[in-house]
Amino acid sequence: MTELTESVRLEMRDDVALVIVNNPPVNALSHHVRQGLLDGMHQAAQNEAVAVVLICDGRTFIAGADISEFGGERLGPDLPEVQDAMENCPKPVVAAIHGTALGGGLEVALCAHYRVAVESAKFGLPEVKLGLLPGAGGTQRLPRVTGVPKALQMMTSGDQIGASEALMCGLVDQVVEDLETGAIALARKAAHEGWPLTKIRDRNEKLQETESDPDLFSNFRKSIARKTRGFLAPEYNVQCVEAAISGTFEEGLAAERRLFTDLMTGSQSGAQRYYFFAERAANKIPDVPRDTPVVDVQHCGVLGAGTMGGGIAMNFANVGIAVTIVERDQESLDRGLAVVRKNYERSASRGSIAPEDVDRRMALITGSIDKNDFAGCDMVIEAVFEDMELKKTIFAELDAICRQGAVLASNTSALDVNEIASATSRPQSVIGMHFFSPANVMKMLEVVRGDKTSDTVIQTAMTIAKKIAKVPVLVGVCHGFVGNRMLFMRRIEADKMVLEGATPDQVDRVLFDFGFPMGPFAMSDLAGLDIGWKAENSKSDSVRDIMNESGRKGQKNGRGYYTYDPDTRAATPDPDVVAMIREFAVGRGIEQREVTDQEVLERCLYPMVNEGAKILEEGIAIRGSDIDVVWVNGYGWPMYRGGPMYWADEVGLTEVVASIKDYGERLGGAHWKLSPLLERLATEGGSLH
Ligand code: 3H9
Repeated sequence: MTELTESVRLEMRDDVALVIVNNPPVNALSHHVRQGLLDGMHQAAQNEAVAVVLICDGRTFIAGADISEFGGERLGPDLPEVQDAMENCPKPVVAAIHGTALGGGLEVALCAHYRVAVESAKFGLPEVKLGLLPGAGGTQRLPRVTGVPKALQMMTSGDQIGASEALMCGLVDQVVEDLETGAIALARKAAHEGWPLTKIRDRNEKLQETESDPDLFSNFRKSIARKTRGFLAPEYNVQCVEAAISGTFEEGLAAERRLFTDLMTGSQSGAQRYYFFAERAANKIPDVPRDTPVVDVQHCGVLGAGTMGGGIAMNFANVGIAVTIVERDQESLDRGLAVVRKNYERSASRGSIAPEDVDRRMALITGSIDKNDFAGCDMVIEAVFEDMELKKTIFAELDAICRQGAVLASNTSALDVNEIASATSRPQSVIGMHFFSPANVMKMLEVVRGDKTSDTVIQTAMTIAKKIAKVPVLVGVCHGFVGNRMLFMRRIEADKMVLEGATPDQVDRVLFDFGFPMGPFAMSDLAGLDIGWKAENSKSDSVRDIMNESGRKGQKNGRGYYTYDPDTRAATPDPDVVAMIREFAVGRGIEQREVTDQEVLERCLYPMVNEGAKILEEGIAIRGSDIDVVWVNGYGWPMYRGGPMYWADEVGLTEVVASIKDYGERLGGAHWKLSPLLERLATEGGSLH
């Protein structure tokens, strides 16, 4: 055995050389890995071996370039140097893949002459998720193996494919049971039988297949336009594949390098790479050690089979956890379960789950109208109306029914978790788990720790959240927690601006152009303007009152801030609404003026930044990046702008502070009162993220 570098070693298995990477946690291509691979290839080319196998220790094959090295000093050999050594090795080189071969890792594997994998292996080029493109020949080699349509899809989505699919599309040559044994056997056979040492760069036949479809690229662009709006990287990935078709391999590589550098030095990738680490940092809770024991959640209870409760139940059934869902009466229960089944059937008809999964998952969900059926549950999540008295009554009941040690969670989106916990004899077991709607789709989960919530309960909620594929962020108790508390601030200003002369359509358009999927007024229409509104209490003293009084309920009846086409649901700004708002504002003596788009943007976003800073100084969020994770995942803040805290730092805190002071003096309102933390950071040159 030869230690080549701190993370790569060379071992012989009779006449086959193994180059073994050991760089936990994910065998990223740090400089010492690149150096070790280069040395390993050179040594194996010259020693007595007849073939070389590249294999990794630990949980995965190489999962990509070392992202933490980006933007830093360049150390060690470049990846293409390593790849050249592999492709030009005079002996067969076999990549042996388990776990995930991602990004630069897959690009390395594509330079081996052959690839074997275990059944559970996954393959992908996820660079697009970091605002990048595969920068080590992946954009040129992948389409030569899989064909252009598959490569385009993989590169622009960043999604992974499994070993069976990889085998079918030619990405791997063999799926084996025992990786090392299988890879060595193939390598030896290739050497002894004199198999060709084909380089993927020389294979053009799959590229030529595109000649029969001149509209391939334009159709593909159309198909991803909606999903990728605002992002640069997907389009740059497409351009690289176009370059693969239109020129030689070297010309394609040159285009890839140029576009990669553009992305790497641009603001979008900077924000997306920041976000990658932000999401992982959110898992780290300074005062709750990672090895804190957790409750083994094998059976989860959900109270309420409405939209929220049903969606929450699905998350657990999706990963094989049994669920008991309790409703008030049989009719509501049946209705709720029917919606869950319909959701699963829709997923099956779209192909996102197997047809047999519908019954399999439904079988895990047991309906009941008796809360006593929660007695055996390890965790119960309450998902009823946002009414404190109701929640307290329910938690007192759960306290009497549930076994000691069970986690008692509330899906409240704003209420005081400490007060809810006070209704029980075990506040240490109570926690908030704020799912976002639709709960089976949205990844965000605010985990709300009460004053007395135990470490075990916090760690259990964070762990189970990951298991059900959510992105959890731990927050403290305050009205609206992190997400909604900041959203409230945006809403105050949006409502004020339409009274001063902006239109709902203008406010929404400015935020849409910024990158949000929709603005506050379109969002209200979607949620329903009549939520929480009661005709008997309505006194025509807010825009919401007059909208409801004139029968505008939002999308549900086709009339809200916009009018909606009954067939397509397309929204059209409604001049009657604008006239109604004007009349209301003038009647209240509000002076009408033109509000610029810039003002709309600043007045929507700066109060959120200010509130975020207050949330930080109060310790409601552990770190600024946690706030960004909540906003990107829960509210559609464009990932290529990092999140509100990151964005404010990019704008410049001095400028943000000056604007907040200026608006505060002109407009008044507690939400404009400057956060002392924000002011201090601006003065000291600090940063919110
Ligand atoms: C690229 O390859 C560019 C090339 O085309 C061009 C080159 C010229 N680097 O996610 P986890 C850390 S771009 C550094 O919690 P999981 C991560 O921060 C790259 N660190 O585990 C975390 O650290 P900590 C293309 C990395 O099991 C720990 O590993 N590749 C990297 O849930 C565990 O991560 C990608 O984009 C990295 N590349 O998921 C793949 N990856 O414990 C990105 C992870 O201190 N990675 N870390 O918080 C992933 O998608 C997931 O990490 C993976 C494992 C699926 C691999």
